[in-house]
Amino acid sequence: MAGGSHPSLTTNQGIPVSDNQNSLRSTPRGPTLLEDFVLREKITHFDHERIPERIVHARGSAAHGYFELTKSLKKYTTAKILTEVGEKTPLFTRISTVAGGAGSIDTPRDVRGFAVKFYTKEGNWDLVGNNIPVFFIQDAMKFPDLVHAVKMEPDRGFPQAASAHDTFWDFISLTPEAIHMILWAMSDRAIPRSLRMIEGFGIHSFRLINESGDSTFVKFHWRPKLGLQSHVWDEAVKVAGADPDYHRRDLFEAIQAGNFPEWELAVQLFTQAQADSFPFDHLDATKIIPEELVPLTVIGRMVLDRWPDNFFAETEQVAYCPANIVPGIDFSNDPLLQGRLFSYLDTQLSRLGSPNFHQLPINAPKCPFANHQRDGHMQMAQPKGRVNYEPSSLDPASVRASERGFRSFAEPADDGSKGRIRAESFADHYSQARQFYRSQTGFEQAHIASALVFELSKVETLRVREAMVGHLRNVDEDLARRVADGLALPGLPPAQPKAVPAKDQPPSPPLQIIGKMKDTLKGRAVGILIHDGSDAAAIKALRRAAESAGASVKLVCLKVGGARLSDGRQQPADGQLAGTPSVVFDAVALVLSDEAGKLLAKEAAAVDFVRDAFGHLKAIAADAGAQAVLKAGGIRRDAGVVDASDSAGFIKAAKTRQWAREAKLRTLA
Ligand code: HDE
Repeated sequence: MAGGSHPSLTTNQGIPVSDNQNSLRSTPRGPTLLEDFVLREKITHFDHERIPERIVHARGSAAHGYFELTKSLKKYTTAKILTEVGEKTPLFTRISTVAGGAGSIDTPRDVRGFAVKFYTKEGNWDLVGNNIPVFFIQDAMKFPDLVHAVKMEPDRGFPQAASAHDTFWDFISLTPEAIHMILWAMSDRAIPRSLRMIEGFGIHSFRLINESGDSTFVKFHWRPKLGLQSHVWDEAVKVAGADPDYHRRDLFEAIQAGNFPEWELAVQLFTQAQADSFPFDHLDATKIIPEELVPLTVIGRMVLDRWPDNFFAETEQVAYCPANIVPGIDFSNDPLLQGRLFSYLDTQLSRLGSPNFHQLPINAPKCPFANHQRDGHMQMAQPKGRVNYEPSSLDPASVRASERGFRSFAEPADDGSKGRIRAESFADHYSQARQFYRSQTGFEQAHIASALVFELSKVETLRVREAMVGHLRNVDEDLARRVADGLALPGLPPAQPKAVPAKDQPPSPPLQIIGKMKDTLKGRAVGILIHDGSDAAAIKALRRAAESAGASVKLVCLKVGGARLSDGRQQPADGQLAGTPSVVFDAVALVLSDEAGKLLAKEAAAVDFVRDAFGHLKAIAADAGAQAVLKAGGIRRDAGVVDASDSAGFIKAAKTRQWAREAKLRTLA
């Protein structure tokens, strides 16, 4: 400590700095001197503050937490994290969009990455998944093409964080294996309401290996305690403008408020014999295993309870890698997974700039780790002694491989010859796409169809639009017709050729979102629009009802300083109306005096507040004074528009979206 109670500001060499405001000049108005090592060091460091962003998944938010096992898988695996019930394993989870850069919006239509690093007692296990259980491609060879196609077009540098452009759909139209994933990506799963309300999937089959060396296949699923919830498209678009950091802020605020997001970890376990009987190849990452075929068993829970101290040091520098795996778990031969096993370490060497990035606190295992790797850029460790090799006899205490170490499953090799060959069992690209589409509710099917129309309407090349409709004909003729109609194509283009006929599979309700939504206000947000003269008791009653149902409540006002309520109290606002539109809430209420209602009926932001809430299928509570605003917004009463005095009715309506309203609002494809 120097100069009082605060620690002294120093250079990186520990030299105390006397003046952090002015550079060293030859005279007060003269040139700056090269001698100024304080200035040079500060600027040099600043110049190098950025590292390359991730080539995909650049935009992400992360939090610390723990995993607690509730059901032992001892019969199937030796991995302690999956056998010791009650054990809490620390973890760090990063959820990301895929296509956009690090500074892009949180709510584009996109897949979300769902990466969990478990710091287990036996080393780090990274489960690097997505919120959609299938992928666009079957072979890692296609990944650079897929990513080039979806990212901004190379000549013009746009669009950012959007798949609605020619290069993406051109690639997809020529890649029939992508069609199943496309239907997921066009569903509302790709526009989640909150990162706390998405599922996560390991996607590939992995293996569990038990004490006797037997292998069982496993797929991993994360299921959010809050249930699934998505935006509607117009809402996602408007949220992007209202708050580009919407998902990051939502996760941050929930954790800071002690509303810790939680997921169940569930597994699907199956044997080789079962796998051989599936009507698809489980090594093909464009396929799911329907829950009806292999049910899910819940084995534990993940709780995220701590926001990182430093975004760069943790969220940015964390390095996930599917190859980080612990004894008792093993890979499958999924060719996409096999490629990933190479890619992550490779990209991280260039992104983090040194082979020693595993020593960064966020990446380092929390169990002891040691080997004979040495030196390299940014080496932080100072290993002692002469022995940095094995075998050695000079130091009996030097580390060596152990019996309990990681062993690969001794999988018997297939027959067959070497070659760049796609197995025939990977040839069916449409059966599961059809199953997915036909498992959706009518509302969800309409959203998928209109998402396809929206995206393909941004595609300038007619051939691509037609080819996509040709693929959809192999999925479902009605879907193809709706999309063709939405694009105003003169007729139905010919169906695309298929390698094998598509098979009808029974519908699988767990593929819906609506079926997985929970009628709850837990974790949701309610906005109450108030103004001078608003009824204080009505506000209080609505707030109490929403909060006791688990929602957070924000008061919105024309001015952030707030309003003088009917009881004479000055109530500060949580948000200014223009900056806090209804898209950031799950339900809204308006408590306004007659005079305020008349005033706000002329205020575009207030009219949009109700019009958007109505258009986004949300519940609206309004008192007598607020009717003028509802009228200006053209809002007609329905089951979701209730009187502000009916707080029970409001809460009931707020727990769900008003799906029945949608058909009256917009012509969906
Ligand atoms: Fe990734 N992926 N990926 N990916 N991936 C990366 O690694 C890659 C794939 C996923 O929050 C990169 O460190 C290949 C599937 C997540 O930091 C890179 C292939 C799934 C994250 C990479 C895939 C994922 C990444 C870029 C096809 C779901 C973000 C930065 C074979 C199971 C992790 C990085 C984080 C990140 C390669 C396909 C999930 C380039 C080659 C399938 C969640 O290495």
